[in-house]
Amino acid sequence: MLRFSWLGWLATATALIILFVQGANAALPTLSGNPPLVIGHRGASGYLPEHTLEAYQMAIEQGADFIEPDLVSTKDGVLVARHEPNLIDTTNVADIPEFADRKKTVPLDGIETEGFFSEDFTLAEIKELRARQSRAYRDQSYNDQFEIPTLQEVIDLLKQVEADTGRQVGIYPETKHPTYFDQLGLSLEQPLIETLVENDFTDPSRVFIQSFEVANLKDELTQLMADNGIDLPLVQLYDEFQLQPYDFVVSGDPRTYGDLITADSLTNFVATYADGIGPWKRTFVLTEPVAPPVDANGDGNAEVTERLTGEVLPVIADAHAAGLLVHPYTFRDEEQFLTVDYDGDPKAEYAQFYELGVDGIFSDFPDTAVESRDLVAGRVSPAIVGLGGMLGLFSVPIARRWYWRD
Ligand SMILES: [Ca+2]
Ligand SMILES: [Ca+2]
Ligand SMILES: [Ca+2]
Repeated sequence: MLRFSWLGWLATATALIILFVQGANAALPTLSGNPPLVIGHRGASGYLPEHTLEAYQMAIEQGADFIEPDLVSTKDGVLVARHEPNLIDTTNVADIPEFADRKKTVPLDGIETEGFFSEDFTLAEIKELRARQSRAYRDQSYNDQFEIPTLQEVIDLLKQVEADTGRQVGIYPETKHPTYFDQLGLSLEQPLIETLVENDFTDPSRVFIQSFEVANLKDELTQLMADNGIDLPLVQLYDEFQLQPYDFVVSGDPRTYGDLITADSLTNFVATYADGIGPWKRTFVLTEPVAPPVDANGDGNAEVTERLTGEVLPVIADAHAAGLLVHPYTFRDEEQFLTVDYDGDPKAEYAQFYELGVDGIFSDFPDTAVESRDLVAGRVSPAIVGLGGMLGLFSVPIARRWYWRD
């Protein structure tokens, strides 16, 4: 009797030790120690046409902590959610005869671009359009059904979700082509801050504002927030390191994104106005080409064209040392966006970045990002698995004997 009780206690203690070790090991090396955020990139854009209320809603249902509207301006100065001012790829605009004369070619950040542009459409006209899936390899069955949402409607969705479920999902707006819109007299920053303030949606734990340009974060938004008595975290996005922020091109500042990613620049420049950085994942977890392409998921289509080199630049450590969050982009499930190392499993790519210590992830597939985060959070090191397994082997039969006795 005494012997079996002691063995039962041992089994319980063993289970507690394993739970404790798992719990302790679950902390990933993020800046705060909190789990990394899952940011629904353009909504759950892997499944539904991007930047629609339906895609944002799906991202929320899949567990995204934040949803990401990219913002452009209408002719009448209303912020709407589109990845670029050119509406031709993501809407049915080219099929609507009344808008045929709006087609034009303009230099967009120095690149001649043909199409239909948000700045030539009033909000009422934008609302006549319907969203389309611009990527041929994704589901086309939702085309021409969903409206182009305003920033206000995106905030309304978040308020409705909170009222219905209590969940406080955050918003992660990006100002798209700020210099371009400044030159049109349709500056994005003032309506953005005004809309957030009017909606009392200014909790710094629920908003990040991001931009690929520098001055609109460092100067315009910083000043506007101070004027309005709010302080929201700003995120400096990074393109490929040999490129320049477009406002630097215009102002003649010679610095590239690569110049802004050094430890010195992160500490002494970026951290003076931003709270985080958003680098492209491939710029610091390095890859090299694979030829011929590899069929990593075994579906008969060989679509993987890259492998990891094993070299990881110290971007996360340098940013964390400067007190900056790191939210890399963009994670996508499809095989063509993975490297051969992940065996066709996108969860393996997320796991790698989570374990490196990223503070958030921009994902077209928030469900996959959440699933991988859950797996990583519950994972224990191989040594602990070995120890736990050994103890488990003993404790299970012991526990069973104990319970059987009763
Ligand atoms: Ca974006
Ligand atoms: Ca501006
Ligand atoms: Ca394949």
